[in-house]
Amino acid sequence: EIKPTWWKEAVAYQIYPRSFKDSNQDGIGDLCGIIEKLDYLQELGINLIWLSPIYDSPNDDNGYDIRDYKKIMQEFGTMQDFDRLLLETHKRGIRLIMDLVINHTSDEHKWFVESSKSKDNPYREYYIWEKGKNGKEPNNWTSFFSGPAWNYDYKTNEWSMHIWSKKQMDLNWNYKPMRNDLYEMINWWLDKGIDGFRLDVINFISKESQLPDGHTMIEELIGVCGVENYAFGPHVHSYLQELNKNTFSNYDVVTVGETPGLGLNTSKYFTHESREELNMIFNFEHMDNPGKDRFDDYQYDLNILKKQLVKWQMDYGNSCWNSLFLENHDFPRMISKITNESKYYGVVGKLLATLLLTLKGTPFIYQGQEIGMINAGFDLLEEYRDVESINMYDKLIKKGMTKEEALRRIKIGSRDNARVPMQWSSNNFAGFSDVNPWIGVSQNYKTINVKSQLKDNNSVYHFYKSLVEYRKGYKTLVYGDFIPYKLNKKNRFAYYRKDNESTFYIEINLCSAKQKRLKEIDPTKLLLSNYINHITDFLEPYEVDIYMLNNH
Ligand code: ISL
Ligand code: CA
Repeated sequence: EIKPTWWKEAVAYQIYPRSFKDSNQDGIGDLCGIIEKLDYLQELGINLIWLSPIYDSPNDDNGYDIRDYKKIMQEFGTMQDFDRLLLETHKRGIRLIMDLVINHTSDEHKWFVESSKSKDNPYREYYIWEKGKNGKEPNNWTSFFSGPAWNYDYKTNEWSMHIWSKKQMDLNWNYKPMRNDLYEMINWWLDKGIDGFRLDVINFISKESQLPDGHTMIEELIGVCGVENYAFGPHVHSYLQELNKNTFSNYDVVTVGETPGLGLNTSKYFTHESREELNMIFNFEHMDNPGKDRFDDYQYDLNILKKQLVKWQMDYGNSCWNSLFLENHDFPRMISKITNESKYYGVVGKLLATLLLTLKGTPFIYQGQEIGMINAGFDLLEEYRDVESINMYDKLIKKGMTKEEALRRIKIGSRDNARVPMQWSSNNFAGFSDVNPWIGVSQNYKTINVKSQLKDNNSVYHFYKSLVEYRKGYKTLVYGDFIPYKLNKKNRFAYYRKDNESTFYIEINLCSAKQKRLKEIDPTKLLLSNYINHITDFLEPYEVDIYMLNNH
């Protein structure tokens, strides 16, 4: 009963342009660099690219602070380069989606510049301006990047809201002319022929009217004050329906909402076909173990990942469609969360590939994941670039933490861990550039890089490539039922993907100790494994085996 569509069958790849490939040797990745690597991506087999923001931006948050939606960031190239990128991508049978950041703009966007000029400026209402309370902020909300969620403006004696950095000003979605301007901009891009959008923190666009104080208990839990007043605000669904009606629904495109903090059921309201809001969302429930956050030092338990994945596989329904991802530009590398033993990097990388590419949903590979990149783990504060990391360090020091402790937390959780240059080869600067890049290259590029993995048939890269091929070759892996096997067996995850055509059986060891196999299967049915010549009575550490069984 699942309605087939191209984006359900797609295998997506996220590019963080700043760190993908530098074509003109200024140390910054760019659009021509991406064009140079399209053949590589085509060879890997992906057929959908998500580009993190490439719009004109002062780069306070690496492009998630947009100054001009219709201009390309100078460091990344020109609009001509973009048009060529789109053409070259399509030529190779690959679709392209852009990042749509419309919860906020840069404070340098012309709308905000106008808005700040006076209370009666025509753009005043494009943003959220409030009077202070007793000379202080209008409420107690805090920013995700530390400090209050408000900037004071002397000229007009009012405060403007920013849920993210001081330079990322929240747009006022209550104001229809603002929304109309966004639709115009979105249609301008869609008319260029792009294939859709990933919508940044899109569940945050509607704020509770009156902007009530946040509950400090929630702040203790989540680390940010006020979130309960906009995580799924009063008008979010009508805004999304209006957005879809005025833009996406008139094109053959895909939309993926980035929706931090939404759970399974709430997500259904955003993605159920009948709602006509978004096609998919990224949920984050599986990204940390319960009671832990990104900056905590702990070994991620794959049994918990299994539990989360099974829940979404079983309960999301046939009229909602999952996205699948284990990494992006906002999280440390997954391998590093699971193990720090280098002998397991490869097998764990392949285990993650299996989860990503054999479950039901549209998989998103984050650049470098296909070669098993691990955390950069910078030791010095000066090496970090991310506004979140830098602000957090200051905050932790102010709270009385020692420099060593603060740096240790940053080293574990910093988003920079996954934002270092893509490791293309063992040449200087990992083959990303001929000059010193904008952010340091990870130490391990001599052992983990594309060039050496292309040559090695047992590499993580080739494992990804094979799985992508199977997924494109067998619709069973896309639409087939997900049927767990012996669900309660700890440290193992086994499941079928099954339809009238074929049956796949996947068995995984979730830990570094040997485990008993759950099922005896004719070894000639083995399609792929992360151990060669294995088939012993036991599953080796982090072993995965993918079988294809006859249906008869
Ligand atoms: O907070 C997170 C990581 O622990 C994510 O769950 C959350 O989705 C993220 O912080 C929101 O991210 C998006 O919007 C930000 C930007 O900095 C991120 O890079 C972007 O992906 C503000 O635009
Ligand atoms: Ca460059």
